Amino acid sequence: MGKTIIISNRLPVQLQISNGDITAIPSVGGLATGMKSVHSGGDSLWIGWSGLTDEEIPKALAPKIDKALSEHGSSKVNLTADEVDGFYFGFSNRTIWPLFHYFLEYSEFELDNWNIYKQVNQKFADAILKVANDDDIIWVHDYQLMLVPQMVREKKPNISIGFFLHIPFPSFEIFRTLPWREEILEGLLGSDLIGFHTYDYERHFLSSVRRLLGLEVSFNDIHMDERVIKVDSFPMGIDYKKFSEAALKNQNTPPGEQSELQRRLYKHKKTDPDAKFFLSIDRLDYTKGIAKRLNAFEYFLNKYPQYKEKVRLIILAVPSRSNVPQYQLLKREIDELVGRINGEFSTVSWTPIWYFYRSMPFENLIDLYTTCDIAWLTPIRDGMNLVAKEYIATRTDRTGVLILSEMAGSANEMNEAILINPNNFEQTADALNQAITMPVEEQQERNRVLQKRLERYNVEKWANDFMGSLLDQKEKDFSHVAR
Ligand code: ADQ
Repeated sequence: MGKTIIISNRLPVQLQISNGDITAIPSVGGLATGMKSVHSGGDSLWIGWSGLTDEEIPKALAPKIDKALSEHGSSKVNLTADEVDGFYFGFSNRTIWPLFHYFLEYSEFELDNWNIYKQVNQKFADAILKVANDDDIIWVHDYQLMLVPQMVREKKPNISIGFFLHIPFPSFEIFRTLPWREEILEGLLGSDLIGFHTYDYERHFLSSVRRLLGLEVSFNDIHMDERVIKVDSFPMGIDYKKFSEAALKNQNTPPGEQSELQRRLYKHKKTDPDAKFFLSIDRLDYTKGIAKRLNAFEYFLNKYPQYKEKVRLIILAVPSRSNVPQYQLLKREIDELVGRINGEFSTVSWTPIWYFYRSMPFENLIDLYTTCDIAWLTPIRDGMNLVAKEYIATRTDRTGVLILSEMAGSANEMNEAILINPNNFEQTADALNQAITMPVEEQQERNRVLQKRLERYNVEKWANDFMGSLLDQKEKDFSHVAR
């Protein structure tokens, strides 16, 4: 077996330029952590965009950048500002992202962006082809690179290619509205294995393949020309140990070393032991249902006025894609809602919503997970939602309640949470009441089951299962050829 090549839009390292020098800092995100077992040692390479456009990279620094990246087993694809605009902000985030999350009305069908998407996918494919041998294993990630498998297959018919989609695959009725639907399916079908977070996304994909391309599908195998493409679900997990250990460390931090946030949260709890903290953490994205959650919070305070001055909603919204108009509008809407609700309900001693619009260091994220009594995570659509899993992993004494949207992929594996439809305010308000009044023993029993499952199906298992399945598929192909 040859080397493993991982391809994603962004590399698992961040570049920092200062004083004419360059440093590559490894990212701590879920994908980078999850791929650790696959991307380690000298036998793997990660190809992606560095986050800096060609215009932003000083010419003199280019060789240094390549060297810094190669020390992390990475190699970059060069993109101009116009390419990032059309490929990433354009086709990926203004066409595919809204469409695949069922926001049909936000989806723009711009021919120019589609052409740039094809051009940039070709750049990624060329970067692979430059270094790939026939016995290498290629793992392509996510909706920005759906044409890459076919582009590589054309030139290297025998190479092994896997693709994983991190967002939902929509139903046929939604997917069929895309003007370039056949090209996207054919792009994906260059793979030997196509993975999704859930069985439902897998079924939607198979249905589109059958109805739009007329291909034969038997169980989860697609027959195309002489090839068999396997489609399967691989629900992504988290680095369970990292979160549970960080939580333990956090709780044992001596008062003098606690963060300002942790100190304040503890102080509030001490002054009013009956007070309850609700936690909402997401990238600021319309799919995450933050505005709806705020409206539901207002509804809850009116329906259950006994909780006024007792509950507090902490909203952490991470800035995201802020040059796409829909995200700017949403930011304004959330700012206004927070202002209006706080204005309506605040008293001299109580502000119902604490709103943070920023990314937070890992330690502060853990401060929030460990001190908030209820995690309220209700996306309108979400491929998986790892925050829900992270919250449960940090509950070392097993207290805490998770209220989760049925529309998140993670709901499939988290039946012990309180599952709700985020569009139903009545149900949401009652779920919050149920969470506040839930006996400690019940919280612990629910979390015990959840923790056991999350610990077992962690992110390393996810990556290894996918790779194992891809290798099996390759072996099957070889035995087919041998016959
Ligand atoms: P996202 O839409 O980004 O991911 P999610 O799965 O919740 O959503 O992952 C967010 C990650 O960011 C979490 O690991 C969390 O710890 C981190 N994070 C959140 N808030 C933060 C903050 N304020 N500061 C620092 N870090 C923060 C996409 C899909 C999801 C899918 C994942 C993985 O949209 O549906 O679950 O990919 O496949």
